[in-house]
Amino acid sequence: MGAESNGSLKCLSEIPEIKFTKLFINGKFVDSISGKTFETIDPRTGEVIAKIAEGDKEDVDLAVKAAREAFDCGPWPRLPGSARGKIMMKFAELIDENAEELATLDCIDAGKLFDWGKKVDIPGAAETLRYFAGAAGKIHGETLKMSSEHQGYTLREPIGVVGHIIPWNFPSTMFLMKVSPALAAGCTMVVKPAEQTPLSALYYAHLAKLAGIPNGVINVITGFGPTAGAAISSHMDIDKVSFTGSTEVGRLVMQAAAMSNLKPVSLELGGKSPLIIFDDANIDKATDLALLGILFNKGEICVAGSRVFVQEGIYDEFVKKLTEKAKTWVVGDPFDPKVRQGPQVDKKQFDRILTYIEHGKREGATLLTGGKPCGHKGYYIEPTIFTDVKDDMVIAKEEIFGPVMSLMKFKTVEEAIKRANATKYGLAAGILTDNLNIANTVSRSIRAGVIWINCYFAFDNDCPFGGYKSSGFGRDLGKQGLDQYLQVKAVVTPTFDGKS
Ligand code: TXE
Repeated sequence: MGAESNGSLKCLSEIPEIKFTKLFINGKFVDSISGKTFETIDPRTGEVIAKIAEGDKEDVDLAVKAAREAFDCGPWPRLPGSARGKIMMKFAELIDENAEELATLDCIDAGKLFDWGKKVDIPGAAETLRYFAGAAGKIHGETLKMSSEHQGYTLREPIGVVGHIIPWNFPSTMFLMKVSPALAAGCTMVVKPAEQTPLSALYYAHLAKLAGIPNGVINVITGFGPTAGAAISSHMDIDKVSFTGSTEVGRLVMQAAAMSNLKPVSLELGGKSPLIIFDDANIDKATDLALLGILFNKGEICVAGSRVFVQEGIYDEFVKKLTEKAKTWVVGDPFDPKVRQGPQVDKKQFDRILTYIEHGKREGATLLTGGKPCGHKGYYIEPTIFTDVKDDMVIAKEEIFGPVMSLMKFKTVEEAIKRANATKYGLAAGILTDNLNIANTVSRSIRAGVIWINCYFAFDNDCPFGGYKSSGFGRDLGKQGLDQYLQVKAVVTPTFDGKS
């Protein structure tokens, strides 16, 4: 096996009682109109955790009706921003108080590391809420002098009823990354979590209610993409859709938005991000970052550093160190604090990753470590590194979304830039060098939404996040994240015309 595993990969924690399994509409947990349910699966074992209400178009209609009512007649958009901010602060406090339970839900539903969830993901999600709670009272327009006959001002108003369609790889982070700025702006919303990970979203709905967020402001419809998700993107009474997921589905969401009411969309899609390591980089740090870049969250992260370019002067030493370190990377039950990599989210992703690994072997890349599943049950895959990867191989071009690194050697700065940009994606890039000129030149030349110099995964609520090219458009987080949920109205009045 390419990495240490915790022996039999047996499960460390029993599945807790699942308190919330129904749709959340207008402040109440309700069954779906059809009465249908679907099973959410524990990727550590492949066993069923719970049956969850399966929302469809009619349920989305009810949720939109509640959100519309809350927007058109309810208090939320009409409260002073600072008052919304206070309620959001309370919501954040409740998230912190329930961090252990929330981390447990994401751990069993998505295979995410429990300790990381409890200490980083969940408190981080609460911090996102606080960041936007602070912004809620600071939403201002401008005054416009205009011509001599008129003057005007702009109002920045909430965009209305928002549909959020979110993926399974960061159920908590994604939920709060989308919901927080929309709340701050004064929007009301319908959230559809991914079918693989519905549990924490329903828990957040419960906490939002406890915090005092009025009924109808946050509605959660659990269910599948082609039914509940499509009903959101094509809904005539939803004013904006914010989507994170695959590029293929992003295209469908945009199409549905255009063909229904022309609602604006923001899309955060896939990636094939380059990490470029120059000869002067510290090899110890570079190998650590390269491993983390591809193995963090089992490679299920849109900004994974999946293409690692290493300059020829340090290439051999880099490969040697990277291999040693990869072999000590512990794969196993995500409740175990020693473990660094849990199971892939579901059987579909597990099979998809293994198919890509086979592709890599068939196309002639050299398997340096890993390449196989591990454990007798569950969806665990060894940390996998390919060398001798050519830019036109499938594993170098397509998003694998798993623990699979493509390692490539380069000679010059110009070559690194050209090859790093030779992708349809443009989400993120990493550059490791102490040479300021190289760092500046490369960061300006790479077409991606975020560039990390001498670091990787350096996320912050203050830092806008989103893609270039087929990685989408629009930004989450930061000031730009709030702007997505606001629109500008110009109000114009005549000035004194000398006649009255
Ligand atoms: O994504 P989908 P999948 C990439 C990653 C992964 C691949 C497939 O490469 O291997 O996508 O994952 C909802 N109308 N990313 O199939 O289907 C769906 O229910 C409206 C990158 O799980 O895009 C879920 O809520 N909505 C990514 C959400 O879209 C639809 C994170 C995402 O699922 C829909 C996830 C439809 N027709 C996967 N069909 C990232 N950027 O981080 C599905 N959905």
